Amino acid sequence: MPRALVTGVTGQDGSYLAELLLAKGYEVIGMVRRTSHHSYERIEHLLDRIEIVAADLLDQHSLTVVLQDTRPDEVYNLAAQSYVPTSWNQPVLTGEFTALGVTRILEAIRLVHPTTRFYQASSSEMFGKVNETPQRETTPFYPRSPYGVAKVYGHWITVNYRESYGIYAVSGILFNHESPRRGIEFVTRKVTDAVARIKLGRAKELRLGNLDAERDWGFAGDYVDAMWRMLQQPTPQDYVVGTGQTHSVRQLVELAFSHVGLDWRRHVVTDPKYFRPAEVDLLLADPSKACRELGWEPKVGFGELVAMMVDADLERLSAPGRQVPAAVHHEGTKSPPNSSGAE
Ligand code: NDP
Ligand code: GDR
Repeated sequence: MPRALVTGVTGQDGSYLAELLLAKGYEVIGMVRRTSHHSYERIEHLLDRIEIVAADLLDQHSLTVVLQDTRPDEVYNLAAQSYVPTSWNQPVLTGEFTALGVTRILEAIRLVHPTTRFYQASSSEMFGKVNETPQRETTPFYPRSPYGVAKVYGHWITVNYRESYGIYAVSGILFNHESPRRGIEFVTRKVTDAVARIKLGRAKELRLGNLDAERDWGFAGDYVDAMWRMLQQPTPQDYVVGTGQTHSVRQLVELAFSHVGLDWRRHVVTDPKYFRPAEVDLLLADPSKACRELGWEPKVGFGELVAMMVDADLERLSAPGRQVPAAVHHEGTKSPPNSSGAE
């Protein structure tokens, strides 16, 4: 039975990846950091089938011990500070987690278990102020946030350990991918949660930032399959993964509101608070290398994804007796009255 170690197993991608690996017959070990309150909501249904180990991206010793104790065949490094706006508020911490955290895991692999195969969760945010469209593996990086800069470091240190030490290490440059398990502050989930609240009469308006930003949005469940495929190749290589289609935030909003028969113009308010110090205007993937060499293709289209997320939020918020926690605020600001509460 192959064994995989997944960092960030409590996150959106970690939960889908754990499901995929279990279905393929893997023994799955999920790495979590110690907190006073467990954040196992996304993996509750898997807890009897995966092993949980504690370690932190900030702590070299804990990572080395986990590698030594578990000796996995594959390591998926999904853990990171992954929210772009927070990276301006906490740039140093973002660098520690999202950049140096990668080196710490690679060092643990080099020292105690160099035959493992390593996947690094790189990001289309590395393309930032894009040099060409669509973006492919050879497109130069121009990150536009401390998060993007940290991911560029994580990408190159992965390439460097592959070239320096012969470790099977790959970087998956994944474009935005979403799901009903997406964190509430990311724009897709913020929109679908607000649409459901407004439809149910619990909120009146939704405050957003830049409606003109365009993203290549796919379904997280499809993307974890690409991660796995990257680690099954005869030689380690880096791949761009996306749908090859882009949509604006405005189109996202229009689609989500119309799915429940509402006119978005009556509810959406643009609020400068949500504009970023530097924006990534347009992302569009050229996933042809992944399609050709990995046999990968996205299965869920944009319309289907938005409908799936709105329906899931409606169901969640309509469940009888369900306690719905207030959204967590990450930008140090309070929600104005009547807003959906999410950022
Ligand atoms: P999430 O934010 O949902 O999950 C992040 C995970 O990292 C959580 O499990 C979190 O644990 C864990 N984590 C954070 N800090 C630490 C730490 N110091 N030590 C150990 N674990 C830590 O992210 P996603 O699932 O959406 O993304 C997965 C990865 O892919 C991330 O690296 C992200 O940057 C990258 N990525 C994501 C894309 C997307 O569109 N989703 C696109 C491209 C790249 P906890 O539950 O305790 O907070
Ligand atoms: P992104 O995702 O920054 O692309 O990073 P996010 O959903 O946060 O933003 C996408 C675009 O929407 C615009 N936007 C808003 N965004 C948020 N969060 N809230 C708003 O109110 C709002 N209004 C407009 C943003 O300006 C932006 O242009 C995600 C993360 O998962 C990263 O970890 C990952 O690496 C990249 O995707 C690929």
